[in-house]
Amino acid sequence: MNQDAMKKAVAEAALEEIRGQINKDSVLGVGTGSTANYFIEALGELKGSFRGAVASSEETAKRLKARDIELFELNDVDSLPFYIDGADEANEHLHLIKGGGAALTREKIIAAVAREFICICDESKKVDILGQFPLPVEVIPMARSYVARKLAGLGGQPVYRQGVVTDNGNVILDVHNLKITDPKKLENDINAIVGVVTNGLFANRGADLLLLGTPDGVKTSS
Ligand code: ABF
Repeated sequence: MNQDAMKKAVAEAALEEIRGQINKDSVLGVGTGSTANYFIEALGELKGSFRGAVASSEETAKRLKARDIELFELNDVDSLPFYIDGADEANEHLHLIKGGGAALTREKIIAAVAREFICICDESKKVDILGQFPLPVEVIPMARSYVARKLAGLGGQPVYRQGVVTDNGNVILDVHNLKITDPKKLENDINAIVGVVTNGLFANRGADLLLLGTPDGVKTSS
């Protein structure tokens, strides 16, 4: 089973996971990236069984709109029963690295609101220790050099993601060579750096359920 087939399988598994738990008033949080895109494709099957969606990026908003799924601003909904999204890395505690798609800030906000965050990944994302994937950090543009110096002080090697401006008008530093043995502490330490908007560690609020695509089928952990 190739990587795309595994992504499709976990997206369909996520649909089955929520199918019996949503109703016509449900608004879903929907993530960003190629795995989330498979979920958006599958979501068309449930049209009419839920009210609509809050998108974690302009790209996802476009894809949802193209499938006639009603879009809601997060400020206009009181709750989200589910948030379904991919990740770049996931450890056994369901701590994640996200942000490869530069959507980390809105993703983290929606994850904070959602009752249940279902993470959908192919097996290549499962790691023992987070940090092989460079950790994305969203930064206010004027603070980029200052934040880069502070991140180097934490032992990382920050690289400016050239040519990328986030949906929120900020820039991204990708921090290489971090061995993240205490994800919650590092998430808090990076958040404390003035000029940082969001970092891609989802540890204080990790996933509630991980659906992992493997050649032997979808593995579930929570
Ligand atoms: C998104 O999913 C990002 O946080 C993360 O980078 C991406 C993973 O993309 P893909 O599913 O294409 O591997 O939520």
